[in-house]
Amino acid sequence: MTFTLYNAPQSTCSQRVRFVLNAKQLPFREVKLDLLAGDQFKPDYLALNPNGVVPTLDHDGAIVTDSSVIIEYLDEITPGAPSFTPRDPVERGKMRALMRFIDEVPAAAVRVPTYNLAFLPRFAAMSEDEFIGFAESKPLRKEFMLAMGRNGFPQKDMDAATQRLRRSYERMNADIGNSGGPWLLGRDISLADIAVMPSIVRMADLGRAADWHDLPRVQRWYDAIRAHPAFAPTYYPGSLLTERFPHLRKDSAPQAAASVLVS
Ligand SMILES: N[C@@H](CCC(=O)N[C@@H](CS)C(=O)NCC(=O)O)C(=O)O
Repeated sequence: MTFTLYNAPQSTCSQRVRFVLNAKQLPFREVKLDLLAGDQFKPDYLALNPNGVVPTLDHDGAIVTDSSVIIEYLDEITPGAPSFTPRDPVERGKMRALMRFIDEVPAAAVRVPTYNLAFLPRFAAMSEDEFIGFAESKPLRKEFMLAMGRNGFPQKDMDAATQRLRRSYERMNADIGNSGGPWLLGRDISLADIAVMPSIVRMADLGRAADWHDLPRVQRWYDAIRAHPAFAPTYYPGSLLTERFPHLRKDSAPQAAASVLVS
């Protein structure tokens, strides 16, 4: 089996897929797109992924898009250990429902602070026409970009995103408690944990890890996922926003847990 992953180092959606490929020790060729330069809108790439977003997986010539779909696909074609999908159909249903929640709430909310804090200086430097042209070229996120504008989302949108993220941390804390932890569905890490991981890492990277400090189960979950052997190769140097955008740098960047770095 040969895998080519079209992705971007700092893209949260890409990080989900890299984690599964690394955890399953599936060798893959990585094609890195520069999303701020617009590589995702080049005709050759749009032919693979008409949404003009990363990631896209090429598996022996078969093209699979959308990170949630890709990680389920990878788990289906390599069902041997480690498997990230519960055998029990009821548990599997819970996992899929959680993944839908994650895509709709934290994964969507995290884009607002990401764009406002990291990408805005790049857009603010464009002329209005240039910006509109860039926004219009986005098949999936045109309205999102136009709503943001060159001045960024207003504070009320930032607050709403923060609240949606807070509800996600609380939901995680409750789910870990109900399942017995340490993972969202209990003893075994599942695709739901992998799906939410990049949003949590992103917020920590933006200096907001204190937002879940009063939720001890989430804190332990965050420590556990950083200690997973697939974490360090997934977050290779250059994968954090603070590494690409030094103006964001604070002291709280989420390196892999020390045990991983040492091993
Ligand atoms: N639902 C899609 C969303 C993909 C997505 O939004 N990708 C972002 C990076 S995480 C992207 O490519 N953004 C580039 C752009 O919006 O132009 C998935 O999970 O694969």
